Amino acid sequence: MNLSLFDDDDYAAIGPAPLVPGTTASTLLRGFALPAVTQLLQGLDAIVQAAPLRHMATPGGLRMSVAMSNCGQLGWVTDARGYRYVRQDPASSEPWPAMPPGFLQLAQDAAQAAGYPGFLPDACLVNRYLPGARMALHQDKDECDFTAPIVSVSLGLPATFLFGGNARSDKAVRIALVHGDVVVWGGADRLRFHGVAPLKDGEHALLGSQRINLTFRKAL
Ligand code: MD6
Ligand code: FE
Repeated sequence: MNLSLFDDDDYAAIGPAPLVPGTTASTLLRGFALPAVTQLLQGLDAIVQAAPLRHMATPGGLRMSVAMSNCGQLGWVTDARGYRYVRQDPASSEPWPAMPPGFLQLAQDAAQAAGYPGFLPDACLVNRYLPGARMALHQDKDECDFTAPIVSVSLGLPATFLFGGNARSDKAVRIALVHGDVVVWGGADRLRFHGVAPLKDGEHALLGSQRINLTFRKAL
């Protein structure tokens, strides 16, 4: 089913643009994931069946409003012992589900389009936002190698992405991310603070009342 006025490929053809003015290290690829959505949703179903979405606790003991799972060799977790990557799902003690080939291909294509050829992610964090869920400003710094970018795929309800600076106190720019958008993030921007404003209520034709975010990382 084609729910847009344009072919999926027309969106992909809009081409890379800086996420915010003044940087070339972070790129917004509007609609880049649209041709892969069917594959992504199939893969997602299998992943959350094997490794169900769950609300993890921060090291400070707060329940996160975003529900999370992972696929790939490594998965990001948080609990009383801190933030880290682990090879097994703590809920099952099984390895995380493998990263589906279509996920890897999309992440590599997006990284290449944004000027980061040779990206080989070993971790994909799955985030589910229901209305009201949010992500506080944070840095992604649990990975070993900050030379690799992060590729972030948005599906479902629109969200306001908050893109700050290298200090927590730097003012954040607000960027609307919609279904199919991909953000690639690296280089000089790799440690910038960022977050997601509370998700507004709504109904998405394919995903219903939720937003799914996939972030691909090279954790090792
Ligand atoms: C989200 N994303 O969009 C949360 N991190 O749901 C992130 O925290 C994120 O989108 C690093 C790079 C891109 C991101
Ligand atoms: Fe992040």
